[in-house]
Amino acid sequence: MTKPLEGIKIIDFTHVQAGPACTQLLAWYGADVIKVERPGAGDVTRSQLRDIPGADALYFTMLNSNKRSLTLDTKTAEGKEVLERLIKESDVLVENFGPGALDRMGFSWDRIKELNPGMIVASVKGFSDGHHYQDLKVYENVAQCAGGAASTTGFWDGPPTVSAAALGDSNTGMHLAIGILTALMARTKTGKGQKVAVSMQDSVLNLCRVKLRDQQRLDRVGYLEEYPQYPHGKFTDVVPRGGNAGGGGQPGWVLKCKGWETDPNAYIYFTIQGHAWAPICKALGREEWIDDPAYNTAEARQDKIFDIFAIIEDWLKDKTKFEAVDILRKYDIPCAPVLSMKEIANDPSLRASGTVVEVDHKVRGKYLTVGSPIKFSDMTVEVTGSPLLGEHTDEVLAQLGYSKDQIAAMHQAKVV
Ligand code: CAO
Repeated sequence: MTKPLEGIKIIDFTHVQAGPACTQLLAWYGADVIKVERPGAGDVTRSQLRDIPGADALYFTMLNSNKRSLTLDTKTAEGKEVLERLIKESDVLVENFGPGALDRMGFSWDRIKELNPGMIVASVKGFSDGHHYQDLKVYENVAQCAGGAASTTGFWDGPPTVSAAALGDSNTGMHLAIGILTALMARTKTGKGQKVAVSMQDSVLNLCRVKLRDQQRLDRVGYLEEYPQYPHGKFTDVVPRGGNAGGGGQPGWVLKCKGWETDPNAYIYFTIQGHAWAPICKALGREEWIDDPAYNTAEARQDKIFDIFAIIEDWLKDKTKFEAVDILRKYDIPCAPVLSMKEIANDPSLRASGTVVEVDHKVRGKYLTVGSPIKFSDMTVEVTGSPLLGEHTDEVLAQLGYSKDQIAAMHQAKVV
């Protein structure tokens, strides 16, 4: 079958991570994504954190697969003319420049609409329009701090902590992709394009909504019973950092397994699901707890939850994380080994599902990347290598109707 987004042309004016993650996703599903980059330099991630001299860095290759690359200096008159032609022929323009950059380039929303009323302009910014910080440039960790993730992550006796997960970058890109697809659907009804804007702060907060839930509960009752601070510790008037607490009705914790003294990832996450109490007791060989009123309800266990975790850790001390999970899975206990990136890279199931894929790159050779986390019954997502800087410049210009001589002149003038 043809890919679902085939026929959708996207001008990809994105850089670093938030924007590229969005357009990469759309490219996987068939959109023609033309990455527009500054001649000579390109996306800054091509050269950031390089591991092979002269080759595009993994930072770039892992966020820009399945795209074409057009170099274009959009601050020159000729460059603007090329961009105008592209806008007239495209469906979506995605950008994550600093605030106001697109306007300064001469491509305000009004101007783009004038050129192509069906155009969808999708933007990532650090803060939303009209926000008192709307002028700020923003990177990942700035967004995690502004979106409520940092103040609620980490341990209560340590500082606010950022997550390794790209809650500000890739997560915002995923929100933007949903916005773009929604606007494309709307256009099929109205024929009109529209502006889609996602801020990194809002996207982080969207993933932290349960912490806003907790703030309101705390305001009302003064404590949060699923946090380790309950019942022995103290609460202030703000949601505390809960370490590795499971939250909700399922207390959980990261527990040591055999080898933890030398292996930083010899741990499992163990969840005490209310209705799984009997299987947990059986797995641990503590059947006497099943009907013991001091243990057999979540409420009764609350004040001794860390004693229970200590007993589970004692049970785990002669089992590797994999052996432990193999036993616990038979009892239907929600748990998993804490996996290192090395283990993930070599996991046969992730390879088989296409979640971790090996792709070829013209200069660097084979490398691993994360494939589509979304699986479709009618489509196998094929991940291809990222483009070299300007690899498709001549091809894209020719498709826009420029002659060989005109293209040569643009190279000469360093417009492309
Ligand atoms: N030709 C000519 N000029 C170009 C160009 C091209 N092809 N592509 C970009 N430019 C220009 C822009 O017009 C802009 O120029 P002016 O500032 O003079 O108008 C400039 O290059 C890019 O500016 P920038 O603000 O985007 O870049 P920066 O490195 O200073 O800031 C970042 C980077 C990420 C902090 C900023 O882009 C930003 O805040 N983006 C929005 C939030 C975001 O997406 N952050 C996440 C990034 S992923 O971690």
